[in-house]
Amino acid sequence: MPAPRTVLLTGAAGGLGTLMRDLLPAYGYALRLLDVNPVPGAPDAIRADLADTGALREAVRGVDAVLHLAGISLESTFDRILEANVRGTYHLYEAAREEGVPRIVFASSNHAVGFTPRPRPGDPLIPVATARRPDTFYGLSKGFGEDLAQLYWDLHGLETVSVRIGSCFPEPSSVRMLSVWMSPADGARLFHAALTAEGVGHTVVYGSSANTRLWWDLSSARALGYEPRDDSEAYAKELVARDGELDEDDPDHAHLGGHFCTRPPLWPH
Ligand code: NAI
Ligand code: 15L
Repeated sequence: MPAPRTVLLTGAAGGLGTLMRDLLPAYGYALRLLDVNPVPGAPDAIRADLADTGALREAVRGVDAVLHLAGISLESTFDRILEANVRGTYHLYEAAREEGVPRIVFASSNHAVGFTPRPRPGDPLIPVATARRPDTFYGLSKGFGEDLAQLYWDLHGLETVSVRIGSCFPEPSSVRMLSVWMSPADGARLFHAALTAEGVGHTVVYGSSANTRLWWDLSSARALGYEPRDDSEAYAKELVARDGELDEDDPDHAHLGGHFCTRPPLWPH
């Protein structure tokens, strides 16, 4: 497909949206921004809820692709997750289908497979094709998004790359994150690859840097042309000195999803 130039970025006011607003224009994108909250410094951003089907249809009109980050990004009640992440993502796909948008890059999450046992040193990396084991209603909604993407590819020919993001923050802040961290610069590299690779159909990838302590297989991401350049190991000494290595007997450390499996952080609203 020709390189997309105009990309709708949903969730533009959020943490990842803010990082990508800074980084993606260097790849040649003109970003159209959308969020239910005001986007600081962007008076032209579309302020709309994913429930607003008319606004979504207008927002996707004429774009080459959508980078869909909007939604509840932590655990919440089933009803809230249902509204924002399940119905909201459905509304976005319907708008894209109706307006002929050819590709969506969907922010899935490691929490779609969060109850997968954490690999120990020497274990094989977790493949993309591992069984879904959501750790929360939040993770469940990301599995729904991946299946919705598959349906819209099979039924309507709308392409998606579902990125099971690990932890994308400026720096890793825990020993677990040493395994799942995606530097913002690698995030931009991966989203760019996902927006431009040819013939993706529906492809699921893990989203992280090339961490020394990586838990999962990045080969489907690399097949899109993604070449990560960062490694969280640069932060390991400090984090391990502070918190120690992951504890074999601590339930918080037993699974890929970490403490989402035991005491998930709650969406504040
Ligand atoms: P965030 O919570 O900082 O941002 C989410 C944004 O979506 C917020 O600005 C919020 O106002 C907006 N939003 C929420 N519900 C909405 C609705 N109904 N309509 C319109 N906008 C709505 O989350 P963050 O960290 O920026 O994550 C972005 C996406 O990436 C989320 O979908 C999250 O699940 C996913 N993700 C992020 C990871 C990370 O490490 N940051 C890891 C795995 C997945
Ligand atoms: C996620 O899915 C969350 O959106 C993000 O805030 C982090 O908590 C991340 O997972 C993680 O697993 O660290």
